Amino acid sequence: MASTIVFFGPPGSGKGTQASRLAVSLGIPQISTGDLLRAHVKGGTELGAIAKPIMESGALVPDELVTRMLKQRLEEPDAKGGALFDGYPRTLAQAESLDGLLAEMGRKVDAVLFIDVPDEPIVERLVKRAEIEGRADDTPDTIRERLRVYREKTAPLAGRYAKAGTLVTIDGNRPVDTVAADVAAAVRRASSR
Ligand code: B4P
Repeated sequence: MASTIVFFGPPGSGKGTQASRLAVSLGIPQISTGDLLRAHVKGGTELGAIAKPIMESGALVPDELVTRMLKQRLEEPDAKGGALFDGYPRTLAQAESLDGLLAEMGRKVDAVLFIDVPDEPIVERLVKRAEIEGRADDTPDTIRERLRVYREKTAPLAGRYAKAGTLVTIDGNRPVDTVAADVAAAVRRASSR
């Protein structure tokens, strides 16, 4: 079974939702750099103090800091058999770093699931989440900035992974269960390659 899987897509596309479901069914950890960074902010660490204003502005935390944090997480015992990356890589430099980290472990990215959703439903979803969870970066201005940063820095990853033959595009603008069925089918196909 494919065991090193990257989820990527615009903010609010549902990559976190899908990655957590798949993690349960495959029995491998979901590694969300957004969640890890929020834990640092909450815990008042040095990294958290640097990340907090950056995240609240909708910008990306510097590659080097995020990659160092990810490397530590990847070295934990539960990630030995595989991992689902949720929100990492987010830049071409991070994609290079991930390939390097995995190569050191004798692994590679098996599949990249691109959860695609147009801007309008994204803004609706995140405004709704702001009402429920009150996340600091779910304000209308920050959502627009996150989408702009996504287009500039993260969207080019699709071309990179398409060239590598690992990209699968999934329409994320459908009910969660329907998207999850396509995610599971994509992982099965990647496993039989
Ligand atoms: P993240 O936590 O990754 O936030 P995000 O991209 O906005 O995605 P999120 O996980 O919240 O949303 P999801 O697609 O799951 O990052 C936050 C910040 O951390 C970044 O802006 C950046 O500053 C920093 N950061 C994180 N990783 C970094 C990195 N690698 N490099 C540099 N900086 C980094 O969508 C979830 C929402 O959609 C939920 O409300 C859910 O209920 C809803 N939803 C899901 N599926 C749905 C469906 N099918 N229909 C309707 N609603 C759905």
